Amino acid sequence: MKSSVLETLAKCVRARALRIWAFGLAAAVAATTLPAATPASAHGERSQQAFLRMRTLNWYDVKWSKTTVNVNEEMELTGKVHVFSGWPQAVAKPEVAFLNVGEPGPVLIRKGAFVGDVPAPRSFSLQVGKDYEYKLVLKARRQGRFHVHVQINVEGGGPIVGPGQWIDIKGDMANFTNPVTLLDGSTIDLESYGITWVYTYHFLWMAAAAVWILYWFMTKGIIVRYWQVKAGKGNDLISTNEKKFGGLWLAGTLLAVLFGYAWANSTWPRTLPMQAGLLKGIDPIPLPPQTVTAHFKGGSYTVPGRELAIKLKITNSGSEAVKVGEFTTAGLRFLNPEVFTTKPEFPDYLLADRGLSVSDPTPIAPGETRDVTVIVQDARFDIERLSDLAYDTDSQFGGLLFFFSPSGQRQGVEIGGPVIPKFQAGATL
Ligand SMILES: [Cu+2]
Repeated sequence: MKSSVLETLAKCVRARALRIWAFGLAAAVAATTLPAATPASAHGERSQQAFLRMRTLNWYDVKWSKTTVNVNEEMELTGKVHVFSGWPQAVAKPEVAFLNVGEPGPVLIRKGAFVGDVPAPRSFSLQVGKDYEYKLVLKARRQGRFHVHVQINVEGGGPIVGPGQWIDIKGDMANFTNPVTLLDGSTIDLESYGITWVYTYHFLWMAAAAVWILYWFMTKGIIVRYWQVKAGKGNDLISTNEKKFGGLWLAGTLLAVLFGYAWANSTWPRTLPMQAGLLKGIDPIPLPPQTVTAHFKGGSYTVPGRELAIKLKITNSGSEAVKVGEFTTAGLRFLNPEVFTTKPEFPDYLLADRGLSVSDPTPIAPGETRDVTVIVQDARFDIERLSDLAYDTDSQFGGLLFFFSPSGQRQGVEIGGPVIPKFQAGATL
């Protein structure tokens, strides 16, 4: 009776495993055939929620010094980032952040990272509401065509990626070198330094772990052990000999760690631990006091037209007239063609050069306060999946609005707030 119950259970487990396997296979087939129908995209940056990309870090002035490099050649990724004041509650504040490059594996290595003038190879703190300048020095390693982003990893918030650019790397990875001069004056190649040891001790520990797991799995297996424990026979599971062998195995492991540590210490007496502290007090960009304010007075997002309508009360207390020239969010740039008469250098898939218009296009004079509606409309809004904000729990957008004066002064003003999603075209605000 009991064995027949066990058999039935085992059959169920097998049938379920088979179903999961079949489903996995179907999903894998779909995954390999579906992308052919959609344009070749990058590596999943659009899958991050719209609110996360719009209301955390606003990237601007992002520049890639080159788009074609040879293996071993260096390039720079520079720009500025505004830390959004309305940082979402669901995401941890950027108190521990790390400047990185978003790319498919180490195709370019990070030779240097700077926030402001401070070298930032470790984590640092960012203040909400402030702007920072950054620079990444990258060296090409693997040949191919790769999508390369600036990225800031936030503890508790995950990686937040900026705009990406396609970089062509020519040459052959076999020629890649990464020479570094040590404190004692000698030079090593980090690409191959100590690589035999890295492989040796990783594989030794992996082999030890595999033997251990396999042994216990081969003797009984997880489900049988579970049943035995359930049947009250848990104490018979491990024999005396197995306990002795386990003790020996533990002693051997501890000895290996101890000897390895002593040996490494005597071979390399002068070593520094990995620098993993937190840099505090990095200065933000000293921006002049704002002379333009923009108060959000409501807005809507029309899903079929991919149109974000933002009502603003703009006050200009500066000495020059200003015009709304650009709205940037999630790495996308929506430009007002009246202000940008030439197309700036920027990845085309993120640049809507006719994507912004203003209900009253005349410049806002010094001392004037005016209610305007800014229309942000472009397919890129939807392609980059920012339309998802219509389905968010609070449907709040965010971004930077740039004002331009006749003398070429630019001022960035943060805007954001809840918008009402509209699912029919032609509905008025
Ligand atoms: Cu990408």
